[in-house]
Amino acid sequence: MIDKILIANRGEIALRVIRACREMGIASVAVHSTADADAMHVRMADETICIGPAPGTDSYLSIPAIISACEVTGAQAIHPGYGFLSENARFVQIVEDHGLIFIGPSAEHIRTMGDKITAKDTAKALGIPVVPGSAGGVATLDEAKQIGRDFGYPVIIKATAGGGGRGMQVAKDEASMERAFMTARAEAKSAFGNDEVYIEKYLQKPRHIEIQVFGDGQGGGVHLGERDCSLQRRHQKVFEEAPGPSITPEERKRIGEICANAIAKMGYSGAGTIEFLYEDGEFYFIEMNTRLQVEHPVTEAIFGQDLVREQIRVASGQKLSFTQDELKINGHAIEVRINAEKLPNFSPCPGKISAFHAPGGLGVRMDSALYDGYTIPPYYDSLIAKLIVHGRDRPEALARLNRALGELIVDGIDTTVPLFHALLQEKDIHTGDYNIHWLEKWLEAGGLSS
Ligand code: MV4
Repeated sequence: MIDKILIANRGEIALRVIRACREMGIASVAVHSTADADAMHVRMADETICIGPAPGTDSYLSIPAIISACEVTGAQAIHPGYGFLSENARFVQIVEDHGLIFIGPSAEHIRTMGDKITAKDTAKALGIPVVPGSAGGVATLDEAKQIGRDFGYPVIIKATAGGGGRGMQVAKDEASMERAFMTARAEAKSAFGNDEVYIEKYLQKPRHIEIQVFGDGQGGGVHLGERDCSLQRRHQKVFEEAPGPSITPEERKRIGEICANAIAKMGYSGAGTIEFLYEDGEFYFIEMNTRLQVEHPVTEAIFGQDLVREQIRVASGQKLSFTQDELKINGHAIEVRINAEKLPNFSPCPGKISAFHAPGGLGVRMDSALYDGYTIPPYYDSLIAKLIVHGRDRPEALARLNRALGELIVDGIDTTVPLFHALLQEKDIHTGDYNIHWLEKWLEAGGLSS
């Protein structure tokens, strides 16, 4: 059994892991940069160790610093959180070579899903429906044009080494293919050091639906339904909910079982998310994330399960604490991401918090590492709090979100809270009638200023 875990992360997700450790009787080690000496995760952990200067590349992303911190503190396992080293296969290999446990999937599974063509091929072979497109990489413009004719325009060109929306180009017809193809390759080269691209049929108004899965690493796999994360700006999610307002119980069961079976067959270990575009009642695989996601609390709320506890159990060789049959949905949950950003441009707004009060009451969870008098450093992600509300149904969750936002006080900096007040005035948000383009269109149309 693991009795000490080092958390290779900061902010709210570091607290999230510390909380799970404490409930399980496991000691926690916080690592921190010099800029984070006063951070809440450092205050809350059982032990702390400074791993380097402020920039992430010199601290939270420094593999030697983190491995050394395990050796110094005697931690046997590393929880990576999300971002930073959480999907770095080379890191996982090094962790294991040092006799330490990585709380997450194998290096091999991370590597497979990190290469987007291999991920798609793997998904397809496991019976997961994928977006129609090129078989593998597309090397020449002639080949790209042939794919366009085969599948019909519009098509989307994506970087094999990409993911999360970076380096994508849409070609609406053959005339725009040359520019789109060349741009996609150049962007892929400069962003990822690899210019390989692949091409898919472009879906025009899909929703982003992702399935939460868990593998026990011993041939067992379950799913915990879907989350709808369609409300995004520049590929940053801002509002996530579970269950998805457009997904029926029959659809959930069908796609969920396909995903759970795939996870079991792969021998996957730990938490994962299988991302789909959903349009006209069909699911199309796009990517798989081999980490715990920011929005996992909405799934925890409706299933009443602690996903970080399950990650730790699986990593220590224990069985999952639930079977598929025991997983039942209770109500509806919504998360909003509160960022230290100034509207309407979402420009980062670090600084000192002069007053802070977290909302509470029935069905309200606030995951945040903020405290009164804390100074948000400028070096990291702008996420400062996740507000998660849970109700018996979607209207109750929305009413609770409105109520909780009204109780929240974050003074001294600008935040994205006004965005959520404005969204709650919109009919489409109440009917659940939105797709991946809704938020950007609404912002362009001046949604924030009305
Ligand atoms: C697509 C697509 C339409 N058709 N693929 C963006 C992020 C990356 N994970 C995949 N993305 C997309 N892939 C096909 N074949 C549209 C997007 C997309 C998107 C997806 C999810 C959420 C927000 C989005 C915003 C713009 C484009």
